[in-house]
Amino acid sequence: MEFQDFSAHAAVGKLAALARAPHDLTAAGGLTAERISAMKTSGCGFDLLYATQRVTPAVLDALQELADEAGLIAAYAAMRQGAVLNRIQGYASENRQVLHTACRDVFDDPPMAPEASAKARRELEKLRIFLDELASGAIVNAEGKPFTTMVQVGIGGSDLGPRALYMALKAYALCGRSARFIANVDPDDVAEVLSGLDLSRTLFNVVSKSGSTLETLTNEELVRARIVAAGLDPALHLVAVTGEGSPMDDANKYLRSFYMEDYIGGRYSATSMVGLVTLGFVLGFEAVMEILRGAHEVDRAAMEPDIRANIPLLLALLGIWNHNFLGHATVAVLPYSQALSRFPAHLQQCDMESNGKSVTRQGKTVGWKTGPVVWGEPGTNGQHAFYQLIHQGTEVVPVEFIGFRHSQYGLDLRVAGTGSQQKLLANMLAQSLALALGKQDDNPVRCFPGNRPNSILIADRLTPQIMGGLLAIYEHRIAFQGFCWNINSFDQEGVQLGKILATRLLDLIAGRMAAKGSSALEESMLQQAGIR
Ligand code: G6Q
Repeated sequence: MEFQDFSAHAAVGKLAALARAPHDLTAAGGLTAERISAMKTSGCGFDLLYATQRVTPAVLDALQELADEAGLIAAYAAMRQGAVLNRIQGYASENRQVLHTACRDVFDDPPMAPEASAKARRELEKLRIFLDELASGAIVNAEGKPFTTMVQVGIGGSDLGPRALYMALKAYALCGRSARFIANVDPDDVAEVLSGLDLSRTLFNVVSKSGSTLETLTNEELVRARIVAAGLDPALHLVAVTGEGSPMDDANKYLRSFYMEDYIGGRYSATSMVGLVTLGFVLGFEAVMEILRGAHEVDRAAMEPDIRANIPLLLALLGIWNHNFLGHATVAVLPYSQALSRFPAHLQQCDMESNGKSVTRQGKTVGWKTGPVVWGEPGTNGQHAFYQLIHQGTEVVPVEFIGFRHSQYGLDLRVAGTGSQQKLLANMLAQSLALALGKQDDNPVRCFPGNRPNSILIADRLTPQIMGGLLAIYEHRIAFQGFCWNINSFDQEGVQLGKILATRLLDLIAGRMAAKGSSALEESMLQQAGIR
């Protein structure tokens, strides 16, 4: 696969020229009913409304040219087929395939990457058997009672996606089942999560691809100590998800072990065993398959070359238009769904760890902007917090709204003529219009400039299948952008330096540094912070 510099594409020049006079949503006729119905893309249970972006048909044509010139669909197809895309040419790098899509390519015959999908099927079968044994009573605690809680111990990609999906879907939990999560090495995290838990009815799911992450190993030890102190056998209360052959791959220490492959990046691993063991425990195996089905449908639909008919590709290109051409530094993802309250946190990692890069796939410094700052919180809560800046601040923040026509629990009440779900959705649509149209007023404090780009992604209800689809839409929007910017979205060298320095400081604290020699700077930091 040949990747070219972003700046080398002819469409980039065209888009830069078009960006000198972007579409004015506030002008007479700038946002019409016809525009709203024309600028809509549907697929896999989702509708994307993008009339409130500052685009014209000419901009969309140029974005299509960019997608074609950059070979975005070819790159995505190569990724699904197992091309070694996690690499930097001519330099030491992870040098791996990128095959999270194979985890859900378990419905088609043949799948795009047969070997990887066969491994995914094998792990799914292990999971099915494990869940059946829990349900039938073949796996119970020492007193013969069923397990009710699973605590996932993991951090980063081994926490954020699984936690976001659990919170999104816990409305569908099996009777009496729930999950909790421990990520931070902050001992208060463990203390708080374990407080009030009946350890005898709890399974701990230790998740670490490398099997060597400081935080996770430390928290596993804390958890083991608590289990032993409660008079219980850790080998009956701990399961593991890790890479085959990792330091955690030890059948004697765990009730059951599941594997993930090195070609599944941590932040893309929610649909591997990293996410599915805990989700399966809480939701059951059928729901797991629904999540995978939703993701797989989007994986297939994302092969469509027409940007106007491909939701993740269009979202990627609208993001590039806003970031590289209109110059907006951040993007807010604002779900009008309390269940998605941790989804922006997952996207922060998935997007910023993937596309927060400054060198090209050929190891050269980039000469264009790569990933934006991604942030967000659920609406309507955010409206009572940071929306002031979004409407009237000097920083223009493109917004991606996410909403659902129906609630998960279906518990609603009409108050003042409307239900709560209707109030939620009316607010989302109102925000979209207000940001786009703005408002003139004689009082400058009450003026809204408008022309604040946004889009709405809406589906009927947040089900396991729709959640799988939503996850995949964002995974691919991120990957398409990375391909377009000619960066490697699948490594994370930027997190290494801090880890190395933290290890040195810990050596110093533990008194091990003398032999290796410590710097005055490190000593001083510890002393001035009052840590030593
Ligand atoms: C994600 C990153 C990172 C990783 C964590 C946990 O893409 O690689 O967030 O997931 O550092 O790593 P382990 O699963 O190896 O413990």
